[in-house]
Amino acid sequence: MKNLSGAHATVQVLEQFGVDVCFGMCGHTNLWMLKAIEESGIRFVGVRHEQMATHAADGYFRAKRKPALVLTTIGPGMTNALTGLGDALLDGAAMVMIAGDAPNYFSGQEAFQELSNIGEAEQVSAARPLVKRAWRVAHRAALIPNLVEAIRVATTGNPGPVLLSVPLNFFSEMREEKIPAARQQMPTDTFSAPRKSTIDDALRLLNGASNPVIIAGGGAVNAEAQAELTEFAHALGIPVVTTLSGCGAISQDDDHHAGFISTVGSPIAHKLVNVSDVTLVLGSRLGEMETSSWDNQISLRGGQTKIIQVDIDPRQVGRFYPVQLGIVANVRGFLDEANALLRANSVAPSKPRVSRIAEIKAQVAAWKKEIRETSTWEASPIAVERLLAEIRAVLPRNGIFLTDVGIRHMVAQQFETYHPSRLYVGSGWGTMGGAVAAAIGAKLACPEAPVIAEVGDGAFTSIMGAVVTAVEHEVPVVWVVMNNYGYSSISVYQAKHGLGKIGTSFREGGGPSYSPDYAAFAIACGAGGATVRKAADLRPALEKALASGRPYVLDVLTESEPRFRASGRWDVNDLLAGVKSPHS
Ligand SMILES: Cc1ncc(C[n+]2csc(CCOP(=O)(O)OP(=O)(O)O)c2C)c(N)n1
Ligand SMILES: [Mg+2]
Repeated sequence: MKNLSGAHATVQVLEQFGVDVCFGMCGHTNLWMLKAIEESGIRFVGVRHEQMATHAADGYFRAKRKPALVLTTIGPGMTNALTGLGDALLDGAAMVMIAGDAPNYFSGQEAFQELSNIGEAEQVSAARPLVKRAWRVAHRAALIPNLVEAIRVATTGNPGPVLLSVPLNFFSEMREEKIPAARQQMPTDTFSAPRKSTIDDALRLLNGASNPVIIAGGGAVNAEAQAELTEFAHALGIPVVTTLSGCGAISQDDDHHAGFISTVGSPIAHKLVNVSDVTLVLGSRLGEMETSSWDNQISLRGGQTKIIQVDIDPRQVGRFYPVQLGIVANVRGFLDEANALLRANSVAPSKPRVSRIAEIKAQVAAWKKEIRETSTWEASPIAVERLLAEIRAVLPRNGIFLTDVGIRHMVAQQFETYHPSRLYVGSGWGTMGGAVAAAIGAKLACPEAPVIAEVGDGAFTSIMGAVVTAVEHEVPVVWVVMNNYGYSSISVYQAKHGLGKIGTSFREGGGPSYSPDYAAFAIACGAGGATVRKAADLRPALEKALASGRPYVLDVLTESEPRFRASGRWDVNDLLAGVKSPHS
């Protein structure tokens, strides 16, 4: 038992659970937390807008699979941070956010920055839809028990963000505190493997199939099951396609990898999924983006293909498609058990399966060749294909690549990823700009890995303050800004459907195209910066930026209409065209 302030007790517990970095911003409510952090082994990374803190924590978790702490003050400090929680929630990234709140003895009395018009200390309600669980800590004695539960909720099951809203007087209040041992308060084993008979049923279905396919989603990534998935797919001779958040679940240079499915996707992946008679779904909610708006002609033939769905979250099983076998389990737990059985029986793929994989491999190789040809384009403004190819060429295998909305589907289609922890794509929530700050988290998580974030000019300008933070905290991230003078991912829909012109391009006084000088901005911040106009200058510029060991911004004049080779579809296109959706 030690006499500790709430802040010191909180920080000691977080350290016990392995938290070693905090992204956040000061305010009158969290000064005791800052003091406790300063006295701890936790590194504090101050940001200039709280949105960056949650994105950075998201990037940190995805690169290292360890939760970071996000610290904000009450009211606007907390609400600024909300957007990044959405990405963490929908893409499964654990983080613990602590927001200071009004003193509890003033509860409901509109203390400075308290939200109390519909209830006392209601800021927590603003965050509820964006977290796995939120706590309005009601008593100093509940602070540590609530915190420990918060960490458990964030890091188990499908990982996600949690919030503790803590009255500021609890941070300073001393109390005899017994800091519990972390390992005694966490599950020792979270594999939750299914019963042998269930695995037998799954293997029987897969063995009897003529055109089986595996869909690996974010759940396969979160289960850290790359080795297990690769072994399983090889043992049975089944191709693996991934969703956007499942990218890297199997290495993209493995010959069982057959592309990805989405509203864009890749043609081979869609064909495999569409003709499949048995589909093993590993950790995907099979939502709108993954299934071309649930289109039976392109994606899964619901009701026809037999689906084995494995998910750690019971809510997702059988949610959008009827399942033949619905299994609530950790993806790695399922694969571990299945692989053990396959090994014990020395299972190897049948001849037809081996030749099917060879055929798929040839198709994938032809598709990659097509992409490679476009990646040599010399045109100015520079083609996105070329840009992606140059980044892949300079980034070593352990390098981390990040992107958010905009070209994320092109990245999944055309940028080879060998391991999921080396790729960050905003998937479910899709915040424009998230990757700009997530890059800082990724670099702090893996200081040895070169980090490149390829972001749109719209994305970059929304979170430009990240450069300031990177300079202050010496985080050498390279941002490649695709400067196309506008929100081109949106303007392409606007143009396609004849929906006018306003709001999607950057112009000065409504006239000529406008862009800040991003390189000059970076230099003004103390970072490195350069402008790239010609494709041939890209590689040396990227190499120089990486070698500089400093935060660096490359302003790359990029074509305004990337050529999406879409083999999937999105219902919203019908809607914008005024066609009645089959789902409406
Ligand atoms: C915070 C946020 N606001 C708006 C959007 C809608 N949105 C999706 S893509 C996009 C345009 C992105 O522009 P930019 O970053 O310049 O990339 P580009 O599409 O030009 O390649 C917008 C505004 C979003 N996803 N997130
Ligand atoms: Mg743009």
